[in-house]
Amino acid sequence: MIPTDHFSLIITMFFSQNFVKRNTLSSGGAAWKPAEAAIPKRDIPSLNNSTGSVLFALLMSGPDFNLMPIYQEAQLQQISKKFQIYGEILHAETCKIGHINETYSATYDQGGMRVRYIHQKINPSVFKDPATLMKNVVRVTNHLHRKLEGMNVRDITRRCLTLVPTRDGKSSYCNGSGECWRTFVFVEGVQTFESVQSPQQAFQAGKAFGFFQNLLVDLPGPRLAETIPHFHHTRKRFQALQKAVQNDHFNRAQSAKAEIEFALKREPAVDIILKALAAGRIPERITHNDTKFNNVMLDIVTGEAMCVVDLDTVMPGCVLYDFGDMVRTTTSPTMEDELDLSKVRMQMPMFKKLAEGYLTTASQFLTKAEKSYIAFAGKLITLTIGLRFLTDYLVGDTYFRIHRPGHNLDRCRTQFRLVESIEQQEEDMQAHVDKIGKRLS
Ligand code: GN1
Ligand code: MG
Repeated sequence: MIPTDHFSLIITMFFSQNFVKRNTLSSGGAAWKPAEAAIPKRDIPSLNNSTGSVLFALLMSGPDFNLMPIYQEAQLQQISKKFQIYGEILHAETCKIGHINETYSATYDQGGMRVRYIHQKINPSVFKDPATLMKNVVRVTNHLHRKLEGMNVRDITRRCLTLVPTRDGKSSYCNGSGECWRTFVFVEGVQTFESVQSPQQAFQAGKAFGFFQNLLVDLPGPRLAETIPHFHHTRKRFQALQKAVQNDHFNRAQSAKAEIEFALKREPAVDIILKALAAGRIPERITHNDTKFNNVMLDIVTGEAMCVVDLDTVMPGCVLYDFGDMVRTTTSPTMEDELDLSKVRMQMPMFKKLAEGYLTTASQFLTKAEKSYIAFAGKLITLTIGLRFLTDYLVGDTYFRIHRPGHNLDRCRTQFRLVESIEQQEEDMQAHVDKIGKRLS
């Protein structure tokens, strides 16, 4: 086995020459780049030249790491042939967005024009039933398209993800060994950010997710499938942590003593929304369930939120969890894994704009009860995601892809610091939501 450091170095050198400049996730910077940045000015080499044999997508290796499988460009070229794309693939690159699936953007020559598509491999250990997941995605994207058409929106393929079918008309391509791939039209002229840059961006994120939920209120047909059962079940997440602490298979509990204590002390919070849901005080709705700020694409020129992405967890859920994850990812100036905890905080100006944006599009369908838990939801989801990072750290980093040892513990610490910051401001946050609610009603 190649030593991790050595191997990363080779990969870093390769990436720095070929890919990284176009995909770097610098602190808070844009993660999704416009077309001009992705298409080199020089002639594009064929995939069969020497570059083609170089490892194509590898984020980290070594015994302690949750591996991202190695793909060669030639393999991706084979995958791309399965889809209804009328052109030749010129080159492709890794999109370092998300901790779960593998995502590549690929540039094609289509009728003399450079056109990009997204190829994505669904993570089979997280999404156990890709066929059912894809049925959800097809229903959701078709519905969104229809609704936008009904509103006479023109640039629909920039405002909603568009699946490219396989050559035999399916929504994804699965090979015999359990790998499933799907392809989307690449949305051009947009960018995503790992951390929020301004209150206006927070407003746009809130508005986009509220609009998304609003459009799905009347999705016809049977209840959507639960692609990950009990995804935001805070009690079950809490129990998973307790079990991980008890087992401590990797002898890591000692190194996370303070975090474990922090989490266990907050047990009373975990049942509050679950109980309200069970009692019917809060309704089930179709929700996104992964409303991270980097899942909203913003127009490069206007800053307007264009497209909500990452639809794998769109399923029956609770709007409060969606709002909570927006609070988690749009109110702190830092990235999710910030090491300098003194920088991590819930910034009220961001929250105000986030809530305002969200309520502009969601206020019509939200009930009074839902609105009353909005600030609490921010705390609860931040705590829950922190619990999940901590649990994954304790069980050996099997779920979230990590890029350095202790990464999941770092992520957990950031979440817990944010929880503290929310706790200090929760009342003011809710008071502000109530004020906007009154204004809009
Ligand atoms: C995962 O892969 P990504 O980054 O979109 C996770 C979310 C977490 C998030 C934390 C299916 O989302 O639930 O909130 O990481 N997605 C899944 O960054 O577990
Ligand atoms: Mg996701």
